[in-house]
Amino acid sequence: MTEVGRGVPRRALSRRAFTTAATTAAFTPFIASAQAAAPPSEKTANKPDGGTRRITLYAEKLPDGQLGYGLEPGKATIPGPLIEMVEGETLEIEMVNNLDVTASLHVHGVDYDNANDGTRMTNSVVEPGERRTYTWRTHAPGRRPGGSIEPGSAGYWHYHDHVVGTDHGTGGIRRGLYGPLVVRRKGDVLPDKQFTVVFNDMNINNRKAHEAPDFVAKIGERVEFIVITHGDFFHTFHIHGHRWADNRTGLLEGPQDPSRIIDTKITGPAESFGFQVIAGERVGPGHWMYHCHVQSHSDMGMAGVFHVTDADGNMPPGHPMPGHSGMSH
Ligand SMILES: [Cu+2]
Repeated sequence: MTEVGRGVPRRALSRRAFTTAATTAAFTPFIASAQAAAPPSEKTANKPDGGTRRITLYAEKLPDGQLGYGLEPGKATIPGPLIEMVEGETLEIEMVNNLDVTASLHVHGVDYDNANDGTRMTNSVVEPGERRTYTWRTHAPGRRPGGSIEPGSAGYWHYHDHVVGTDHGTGGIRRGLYGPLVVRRKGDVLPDKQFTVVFNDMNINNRKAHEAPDFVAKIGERVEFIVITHGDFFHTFHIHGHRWADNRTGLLEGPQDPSRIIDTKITGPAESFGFQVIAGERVGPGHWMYHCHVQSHSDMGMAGVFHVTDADGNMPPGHPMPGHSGMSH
């Protein structure tokens, strides 16, 4: 029945009044907090048509024996660097293999010819100490000659090794050779902060169990989550206190957009998705867990915390500062 009555926090009551106002104000960002928060980013992706950029990506061994990609020697991370493109752009990635095994770069979602596949079968791998340039192209949506719509490249994608361990890169992926790729459509809203969560077998971002990364944002910031799954298991990504639209961007295009609103999404090996939320919108600052919602998986440590601070960056009480979550609840 009703949740109004005993024990209802004052904020919940005032929120009801605001709901009406917010409806009238049609999609004005609303933040349930007494503090004034900066408005979330409304900047949009806008780059000149086409164009080619060039980056270098180093495949390296990390001090703990895991493997990673990085934009500079000695700076490899797991996940690898977030690579972003705008539809129409071409990216040339020179991969330098500083490992002692053959490695490669295989991407999902964008356009690449067979010689840029990153597989042994196409001889598009990189021997130890060697380098090779991979070309990724993207395109905007269009109409095919017959009239049907051809989808564009925009989406939350990812890249990974395809040869370490096996011809499918099973060993490379397991040890950390993977990273996120975001392709935007012109006009897409840009986030203030971005966080990547990779469910890889039974860990998050190749961290030890119960040591998943924590993330921090100020209330009102536009936060983008990029979620990728690798390994042998299916997971359900869930975040507390926030929800998103189950579509390309995670955002509704208007009041009549029928996209389903969700706060949990099942995700299997090699799938990826992303979405934006306004940190603490309607719920305020707090320590918001994110985790795999397969119960045994969360119990085994596939859980971290999204800390939403107040407008001044102060952490609300009740939970240790990031660094380690040690989640047991
Ligand atoms: Cu799981």
